[in-house]
Amino acid sequence: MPLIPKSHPRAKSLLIREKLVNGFDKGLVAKEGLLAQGRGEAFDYLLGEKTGRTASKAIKAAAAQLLLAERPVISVNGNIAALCPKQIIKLSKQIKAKLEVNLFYTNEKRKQAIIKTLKKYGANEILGTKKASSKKLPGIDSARRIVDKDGIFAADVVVVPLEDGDRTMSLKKAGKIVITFDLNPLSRTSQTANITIVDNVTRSVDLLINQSKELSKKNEKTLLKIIEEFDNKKNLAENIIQIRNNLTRKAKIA
Ligand code: PTJ
Repeated sequence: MPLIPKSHPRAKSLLIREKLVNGFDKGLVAKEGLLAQGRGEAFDYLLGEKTGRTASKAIKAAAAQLLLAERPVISVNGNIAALCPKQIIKLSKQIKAKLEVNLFYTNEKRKQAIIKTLKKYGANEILGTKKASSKKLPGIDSARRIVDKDGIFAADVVVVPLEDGDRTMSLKKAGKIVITFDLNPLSRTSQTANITIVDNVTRSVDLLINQSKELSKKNEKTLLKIIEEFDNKKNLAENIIQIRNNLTRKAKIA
């Protein structure tokens, strides 16, 4: 890994990039995952590389939704296994959600590497690993249609970080509540999900853990009110305004 001086103005972002590249070298990340990272970096730059007010609102709504869920599941892909395996496992324990490995670019060797990484960081049960318990989600052409009958197939709330639009739509059609992390507020996933956290997953997953801890002391009525007051479309529109304002500010500086 190249030496990134702490004083570098974009040190944190460069470290995230290195995590992904290391994950690729370890066989966790698809080649296309590197491209997804590049797209994410561009949006992160435009968002100021920090968790904004709109992301914080979405994180609060997501925490409330997850605490009210009966069968929550977190879907893990190659990028997540490389970027934040420890935190995603911590989140699953905090909200009592199952973990399911579900890949867009299917590859058994990569799947096994992801499972090994999750186990190394303390995951107990990992779904999406047995052919015998697989079911098909309708409306998807990619390998993502194969889900676990005890996991995503039966879930009421599904967390799908760095997702493709088709599966988000299919999950919604199947009556599930979808929560995503996606730095692009214009993506189909962002626009289709019930709750979109427009932030770098490496920053916001910790915030979601903390928020879930805090809200776990609240009653059902309070949690329902938080969800009712959250408007994903409005929040995404605010994200886009935030990008426009950042661009205007950067243009003035230049
Ligand atoms: O491991 P696999 O086979 O399941 O493949 C995973 C990828 C990510 C390659 C696959 O899901 C894919 O191709 O996704 P997309 O369609 O490229 O969408 C990824 C979205 O995540 C894009 O909108 C990116 O802007 C966004 N993104 C990238 N990095 C991050 C991110 N969002 C939050 N945090 C990030 N670190």
